[in-house]
Amino acid sequence: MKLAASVSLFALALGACATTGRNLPLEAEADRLEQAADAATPATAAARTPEGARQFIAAVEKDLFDLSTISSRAAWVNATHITDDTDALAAYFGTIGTEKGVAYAKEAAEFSKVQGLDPDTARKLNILRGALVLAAPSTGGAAAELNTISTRLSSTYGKGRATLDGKTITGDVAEEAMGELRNPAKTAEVWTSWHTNVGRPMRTDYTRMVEIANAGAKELGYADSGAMWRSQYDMSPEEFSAMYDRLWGELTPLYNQLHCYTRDRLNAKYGNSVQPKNGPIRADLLGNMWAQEWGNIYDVVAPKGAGDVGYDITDLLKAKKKTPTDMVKIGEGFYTSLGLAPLPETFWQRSQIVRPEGREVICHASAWDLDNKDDLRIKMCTKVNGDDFVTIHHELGHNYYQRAYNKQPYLYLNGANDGFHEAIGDFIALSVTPEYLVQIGLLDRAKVPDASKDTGLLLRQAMDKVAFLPFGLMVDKWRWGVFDGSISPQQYEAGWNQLRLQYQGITPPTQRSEADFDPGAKYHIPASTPYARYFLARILQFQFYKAACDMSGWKGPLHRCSFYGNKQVGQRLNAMLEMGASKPWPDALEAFTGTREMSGKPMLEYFAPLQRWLEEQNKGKTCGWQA
Ligand code: X8Z
Ligand code: ZN
Repeated sequence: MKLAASVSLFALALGACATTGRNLPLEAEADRLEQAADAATPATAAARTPEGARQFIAAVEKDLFDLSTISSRAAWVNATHITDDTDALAAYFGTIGTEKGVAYAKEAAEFSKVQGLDPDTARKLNILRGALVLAAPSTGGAAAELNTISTRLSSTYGKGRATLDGKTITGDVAEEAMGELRNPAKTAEVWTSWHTNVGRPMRTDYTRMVEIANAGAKELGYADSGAMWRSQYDMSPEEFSAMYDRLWGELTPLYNQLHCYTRDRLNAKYGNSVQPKNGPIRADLLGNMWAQEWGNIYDVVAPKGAGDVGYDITDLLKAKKKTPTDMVKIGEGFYTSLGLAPLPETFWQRSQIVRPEGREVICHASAWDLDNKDDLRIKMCTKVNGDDFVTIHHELGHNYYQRAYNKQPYLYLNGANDGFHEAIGDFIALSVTPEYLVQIGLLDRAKVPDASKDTGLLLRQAMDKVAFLPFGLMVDKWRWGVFDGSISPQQYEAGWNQLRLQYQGITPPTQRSEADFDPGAKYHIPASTPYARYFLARILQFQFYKAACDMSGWKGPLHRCSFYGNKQVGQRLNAMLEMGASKPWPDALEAFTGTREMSGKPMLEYFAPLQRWLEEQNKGKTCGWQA
């Protein structure tokens, strides 16, 4: 099964980071679907014994495998060509998925109580019980209502528009503009129009969606939907929360130094009236619509001398006239250099690499495996720039993972945990060093920055990697709060801004109120894609990277290591990927890195020289902000 942000389907089915389009089927059609789902559910037939549980799992795996391939096709067509018809098609299968998912999860909960289960069956029952991203209660029509609402949320996002100089622009263009604009009036316009236009209309739907999904999660025996999401990490939801906070605690001092330095540089560039010396940073000045990665404003923060790293990936790609497809070929080339097989011909025929003309699509990047085997695809609206160069490696990481585990049984067709799935491609992209760029002919050897530029290289990387951490953390802190009721619907906006302030130390450029719904302006909220995975991935990718560099005998500074072309790394990587979700994630982590713990240490080691440098720069400044 493939990952999904699908509302109706499972965390296991459909494209990684993909959404299914859903539109409410007519009422009669929905009734018919519910009956069909009931009839197809092999559930209650099996006896409540260990053998009965095995039979149940076998029947479910077959049923869901068959459903997932056709559902994925409907979802793909919908995501790459949004119309009422494709919404209805995707909804048709989405509804069946919800119905089956709830029925199977309930059965799984019952079978979990059977004594003497074999470990695989017990593991699969737990996966099945928590596999829905959003559950629906058994109340008549609830699944259909959930699907209607989530369709509307996703479509609203997909069709979202912003303005620049008063002219309407699509979301992908708005994202690009946020990276390039250096005029605070203009960034405020793009930021505010996007957040207001996209988020506001979602508030009522989102509130209702939370109610339904929570009722569904409770029926499955979880405290709420957030607890259900946190149940898929081979530990209790409470233990997961504790690990999450522990990891953030390890990296907070590094983030605080970066925040302090960046605020100072922004203040120097824009002055007190735009960016005060103290307090939070204005969110639209950081080169990204969500202030989640700041690498695009490296030019603003680069120190004189050491900061001039001598090249910029966007410029290199443009200078060599690379097309989006060329960029994907370069990405594939990294994976094949490790000894992994090339992507299938169908990948090139069927992927959406650039935004198609004349139709609505979901531009947010995703990776798909349509047949649970090798019908791999990416869906992007690629721009020729450094951000999308990294995103391509990210998406291909999903595809290579999907293909590596394709021999696993259905319920194990997934990452060791969802953070692993998100980490693979990013880990590969950490190898995009100056030396690697020379090897693939993008950079002239004469332009390779020497060791005196290491601070610049690390700062450029930190602006993306370190800056992301508190954002990666807070998105699901907000959602967990929404699900457990500690953030009420009347506080959705305030709760979001409060967490943005507390963790990221940022503030919106314009006045927000409870008429707004800024969380909705971030893809993963309307698409209901859990987000803790990205926080975990940000940390895991450095663990993988350090392990790969150790394997290849690298002795220099960590950030200069590229394992391009290293077949041994490829083999070890593939061994971990092939495991899919068949074993608890610490087993998979151990297979590649030799450790069973998620840890911020490798990331801290990578950035240690930069952290010392930042502390030096920040001496005498008042760092931090009041939350
Ligand atoms: O959503 C994504 C990928 C698809 S899984 C493009 N990412 C997160 C985001 O864009 O918010 C990758 C980094 C974080
Ligand atoms: Zn991803």
